[in-house]
Amino acid sequence: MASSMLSLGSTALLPREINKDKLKLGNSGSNPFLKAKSIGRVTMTVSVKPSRFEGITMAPPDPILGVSEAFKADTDDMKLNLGVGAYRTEELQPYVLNVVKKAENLMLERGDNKEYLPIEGLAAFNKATAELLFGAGHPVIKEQKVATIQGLSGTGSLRLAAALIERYFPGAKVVISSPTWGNHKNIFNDAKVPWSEYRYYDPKTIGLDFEGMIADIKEAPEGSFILLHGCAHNPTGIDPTPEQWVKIADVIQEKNHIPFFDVAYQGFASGSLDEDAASVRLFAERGMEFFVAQSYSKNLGLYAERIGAINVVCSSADAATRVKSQLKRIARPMYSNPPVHGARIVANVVGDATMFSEWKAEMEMMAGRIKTVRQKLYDSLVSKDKSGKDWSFILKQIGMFSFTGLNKAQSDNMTNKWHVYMTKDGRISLAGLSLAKCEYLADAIIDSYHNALLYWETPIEL
Ligand code: PLA
Repeated sequence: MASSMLSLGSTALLPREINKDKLKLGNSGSNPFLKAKSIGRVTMTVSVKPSRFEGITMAPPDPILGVSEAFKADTDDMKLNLGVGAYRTEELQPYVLNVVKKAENLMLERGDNKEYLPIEGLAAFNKATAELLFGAGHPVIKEQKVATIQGLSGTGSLRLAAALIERYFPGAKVVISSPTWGNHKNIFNDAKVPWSEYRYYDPKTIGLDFEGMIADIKEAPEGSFILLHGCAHNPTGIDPTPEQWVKIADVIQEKNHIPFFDVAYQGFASGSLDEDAASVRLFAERGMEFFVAQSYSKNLGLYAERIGAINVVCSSADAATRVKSQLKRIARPMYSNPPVHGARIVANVVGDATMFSEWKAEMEMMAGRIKTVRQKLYDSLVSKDKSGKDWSFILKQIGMFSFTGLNKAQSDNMTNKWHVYMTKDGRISLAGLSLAKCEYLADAIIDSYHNALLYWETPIEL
């Protein structure tokens, strides 16, 4: 039933302007919810039926993407958006990689069509993405043990894997780091996959609680999925050392767990695609079965193109074929098939030696700029803060984020007093910081750290 209707007599002409005050209540027939207003031959019928959506309450803003909305509404000149992890230039402008523009021009020149992709995505992309992850010529690829399908960036790829877990491993738990990227819990909740947490962050050292992590992974029921950030842990920026990764692999193997990597920052953390894939490759070398979700949002700056993949490494080619068929079966009723644009960009860039090296150079440039502002922020904090606080944790962190250790009250102070927008768990995105703003940010952090009310003991989780 339409919620409002305007009915006109067939011969009626619309008056130039309907003066609402002069509308008279007419006969609405037997429907008690409708009130008809009539002026001559023009009758307006207005529904006053309560909405069927009355029971739907207002959802809270997203703890990460909602920060950008609040930032936009702020009119202060000094405002700074360090919320979402999106790369900005030194002028704090979004950046489209030159190599992406090149690949797009090539697509236009070729006159690529817009036909549907197969459910599993673009074949050239799937090949390229698995090779970037494991290294071309890796035995898992040669022996066709990897089921790869294109996903809707990192998030959509995680969601596909979550659906596969829910369907084929009923009751199995996903064990995630505490803290983790805010959306992980939403993804598993929506997929109806139970999850629990392992210790990861030690607020005292603002470092890794490695013993806690190992103990909790050991403790998890055998055959659990252990969610690991391949590199540049979000939000902490704290990664295990290569030696610690070996121990993590040991305990996961011992307990027959299934590793589940989220690789959202390959090449963006260290500047090297291979270095950032070392953790994943260590597990592949051991012949383990595991999941890897990939994203090209950050390393190729393709945020809105929604391009990524889910890879399932299996112990046989036959298992990989079956797993892939089921991933496709999950994808088909969700979104049918993935978008082609970003997939073509990745395939073109990786498939062309010149463009591939140009990409690596631009990735290094982006990772390098983030490292430079990280250093400058640290230098500014050390020179301005006379309290003797040790800020060196900032330099130990890797990737686009710094986990400042600021609690909710202090983070609120950053935003309310200093117009610095950040997530309430104390995370700042250094990719949204310029050298020119480091001193201002250091002032904001020092003021918030020393002067804001300490009503939270530890940083909150999103
Ligand atoms: N996994 C991790 C660990 C991430 O940090 C992000 C993005 C994703 C997956 C998903 O990214 P994608 O779907 O765009 O590929 N995290 C961002 C953005 C950068 C976000 O929250 O969506 C962040 O600010 O944390």
